[in-house]
Amino acid sequence: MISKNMENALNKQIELEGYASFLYLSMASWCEQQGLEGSAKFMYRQSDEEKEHMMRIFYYINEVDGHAITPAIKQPPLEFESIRSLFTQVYEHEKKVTAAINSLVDLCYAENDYSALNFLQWYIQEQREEEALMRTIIDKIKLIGDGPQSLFYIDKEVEKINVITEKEEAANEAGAE
Ligand code: OFO
Repeated sequence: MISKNMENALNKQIELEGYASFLYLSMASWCEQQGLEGSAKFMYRQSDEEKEHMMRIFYYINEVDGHAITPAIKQPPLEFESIRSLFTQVYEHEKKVTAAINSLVDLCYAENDYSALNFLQWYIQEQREEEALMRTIIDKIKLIGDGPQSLFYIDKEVEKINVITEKEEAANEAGAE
């Protein structure tokens, strides 16, 4: 059983994760337009991950006898000033998501909802990893510079992250079998 308060708060989180998925999808499309294939692949994967984050909450709410609400998602920006500004926006959005997760944890304590508290542990770790990853990319962009000559090298660095992530995913899948 879930309180109405917690149900509403988790439904808000569904909306935030859904928006992240659409925002990153829009960013993937912009990257493709710019010929930044590595960054596009990265953002497509991030978009899929955010959809998965949204669905985890969706299933959880219904599992505990609440009503998961399919959100209305506003259209994200379609254009981005530069690759640096794009990744900075991702980082800022992730910080917002982390703050929202922290508020949900506060609510768990306020309501003694230990089931939701247990459920949210996965998100706490995920947010820490996401923020660290985005900071790494932004640091690399700062080092390389983001003028037109640098875009190729930035994209190569992001592609290296794609390769590492794909290897980790394959190892996780093999471990799960
Ligand atoms: Fe689900 O917000 Fe990013 O990770």
